[in-house]
Amino acid sequence: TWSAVPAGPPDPILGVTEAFKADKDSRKINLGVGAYRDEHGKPYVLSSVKKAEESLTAAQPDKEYLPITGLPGFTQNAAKLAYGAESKPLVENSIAVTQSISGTGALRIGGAFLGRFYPHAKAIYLPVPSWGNHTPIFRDSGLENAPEKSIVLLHACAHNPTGVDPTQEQWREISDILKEKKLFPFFDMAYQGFASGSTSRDAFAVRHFVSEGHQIALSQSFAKNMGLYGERVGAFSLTTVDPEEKARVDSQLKIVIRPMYSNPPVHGARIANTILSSPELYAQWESEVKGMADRIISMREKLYDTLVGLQTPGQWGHIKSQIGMFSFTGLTQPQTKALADKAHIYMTADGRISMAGLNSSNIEYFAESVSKAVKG
Ligand code: PLP
Ligand code: TYF
Repeated sequence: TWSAVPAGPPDPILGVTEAFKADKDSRKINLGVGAYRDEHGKPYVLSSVKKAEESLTAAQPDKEYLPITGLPGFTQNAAKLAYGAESKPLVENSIAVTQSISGTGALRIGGAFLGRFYPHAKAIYLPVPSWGNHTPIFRDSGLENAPEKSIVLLHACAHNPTGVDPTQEQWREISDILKEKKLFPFFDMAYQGFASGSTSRDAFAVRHFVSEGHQIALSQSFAKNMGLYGERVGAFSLTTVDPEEKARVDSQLKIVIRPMYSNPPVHGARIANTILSSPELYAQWESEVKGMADRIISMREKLYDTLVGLQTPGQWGHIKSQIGMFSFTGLTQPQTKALADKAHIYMTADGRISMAGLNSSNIEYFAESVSKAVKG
């Protein structure tokens, strides 16, 4: 039956982990996938998440299905986190929001909804370069890559893969230009809090566009900022003009979602909602997000200093000026290949490294290996 099915290529990001796992050298480093690691190189479960889980265990909630659009308290709190408590559409109850299977699922719901209902164009502009999964997500949503009047996908903060974000001044200009050209902004916010350590500063672009009167689409992920990767917690929202329009949009979001997966998983949304609705856990969570962001920033400084100290040819200032989970190093494909083959260091072929994979035990070995690879 499947004799005609051709083998597909490995995922360019997740494939890096496979190569890493197969390597038996004790010095090996995985800088491929964007998942936070602590200073010991271990996955990190936030204390605020552990406490939320403890209180959930004590409360012994049932395992009933959620509504199609998810846990209502969670989606309201997710919208508040992104748009800000004072946001006009939030206060006016005109944000249509649904829970999603993390950020990927939010993008996919958004793609499907816009593919069906955005009246002006079946086209979306993606940044170049962008997150590798954006192209297949929107292709599978029936949106094409085509000119004018289109939807424009914007990384809200901590651009993946480059770590280069517009300044606030540049965001203001981008907002003006989109307005002038009547383009529709679709924000992908997968790293709120991870860029600057402040969830509100990282929401600047989203909040500015909304305050300027743009209607927006927004994908949110709680994978990185709450460390809820495998729990698949996210939200998709659309601002609308009033509660009546919101109700119509809500009804169609349900019709988009029901045949895809019926309703989202409950546990992770309960964790996120417990944190977002408790002032103490919220404060602890914000300080933990800042802790992760600060550790990454300190690794950037250490990496820069070590590369410069080793008199590595080239300019390395971008390692410090880039923000978020990644650094776009500028290493070439032959150099990244040499690093894997000779130094057991794994990154994506475009030279992107997940800064979170570096720590005080491996950063010197990493910098020395990069320096050697650059010197040839
Ligand atoms: N968008 C961007 C730009 C990302 O970098 C990621 C994850 O790395 C995602 C969306 C979605 O991730 P998830 O589906 O795990 O929330
Ligand atoms: O490192 C990145 O850019 C992401 C990470 O289900 C990722 O691709 C991995 C798995 C997943 C979603 C995102």
